[in-house]
Amino acid sequence: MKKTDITQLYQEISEQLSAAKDAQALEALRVRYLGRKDGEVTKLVKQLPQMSVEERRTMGPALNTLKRDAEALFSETLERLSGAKKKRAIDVTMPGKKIPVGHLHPLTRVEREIREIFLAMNFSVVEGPEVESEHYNFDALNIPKDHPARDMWDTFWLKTNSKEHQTKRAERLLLRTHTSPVQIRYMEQHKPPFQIIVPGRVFRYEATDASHEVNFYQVEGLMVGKDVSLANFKFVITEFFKRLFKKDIAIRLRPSYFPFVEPGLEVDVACVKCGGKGRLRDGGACTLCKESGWLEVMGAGMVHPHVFEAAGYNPRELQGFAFGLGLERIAMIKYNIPDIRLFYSGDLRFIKQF
Ligand code: FA5
Repeated sequence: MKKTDITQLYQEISEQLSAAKDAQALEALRVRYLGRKDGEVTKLVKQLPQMSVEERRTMGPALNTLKRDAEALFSETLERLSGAKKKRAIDVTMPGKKIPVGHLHPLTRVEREIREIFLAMNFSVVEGPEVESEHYNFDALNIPKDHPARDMWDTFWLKTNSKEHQTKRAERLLLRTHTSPVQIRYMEQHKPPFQIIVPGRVFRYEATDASHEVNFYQVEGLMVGKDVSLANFKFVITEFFKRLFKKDIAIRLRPSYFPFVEPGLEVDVACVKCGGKGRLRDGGACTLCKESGWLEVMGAGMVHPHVFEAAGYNPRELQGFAFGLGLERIAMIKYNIPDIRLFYSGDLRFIKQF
């Protein structure tokens, strides 16, 4: 026996296997070449003991390699043939694999809906910075230093290394506690009449609970003109809620206090869960409005003359209304979500429901 015989035999096996059409043909070839009794390769291996020591030294490893390579070739061919079989067996009537796709966060959806509604009412959408100066967040909004009303907004103050910021108190920086500073920024740059909304992220240094977060979103509204009145506000806001909740919904205006408006109002909508009755159909207590029949959704009022002055306007010539609503609060009402913290939990079981 020569080494070339071995190479030839491997060549032969390889050609035969490439031509094999099915598992049956493959099995016949396996018996022919690797069969225990009369397989071609087996027969060669069996000749080894009769060989001289010299011959055995070269032919032994060569035969081992042939056996190993041939076996590998058989298993590859088996895979190829069974794969081909699987391909032929595709069932075109089976339902396709569902590829999971992402979707918008419920807060993003509600914010976009709010934008659409106001855009349709001829409002413009503007934005402002999240890092704000004390001047825009407080002073210009008629909340002077050391005024007790500042306690209404627990503030994250920012440390800064700049000497200028440390010495001039009015220039101290903070994370805005509401979207109202954008009122001033916009009025400084634009002439009335106009109507805008300002969606944006705000921050408060307060303890979290089911209805309070440290980081949340507001949508500010501001309409300024020669004779903008509270009646205009009532119309705009009633129309807004009607479109948002897709039904006629009663609203209630209550006197309230915000330094930057006069008069100041709190706006409530009739509870969407119990329809303003405080009790559910089965007679049980409504937990959403705590049986009051009303849900508090925003602060509002007529722009204070001091605010117009701070923005460089003449308060005797102009009037305007402003409002600020909590986006999470609206989304919670719309989707009946019991806890604000769910929005920021990152829990996919929650997010996937929208
Ligand atoms: C303000 O922030 C005023 N800037 C609103 C305003 C604008 C009044 C213009 C008048 C004119 P207030 O602190 O009440 O007001 O917040 C407004 C809304 O933000 C609340 O009605 C509530 O829905 C939401 N909100 C307030 N604090 C939190 C909080 N910690 N977590 C989640 N939402 C909050």
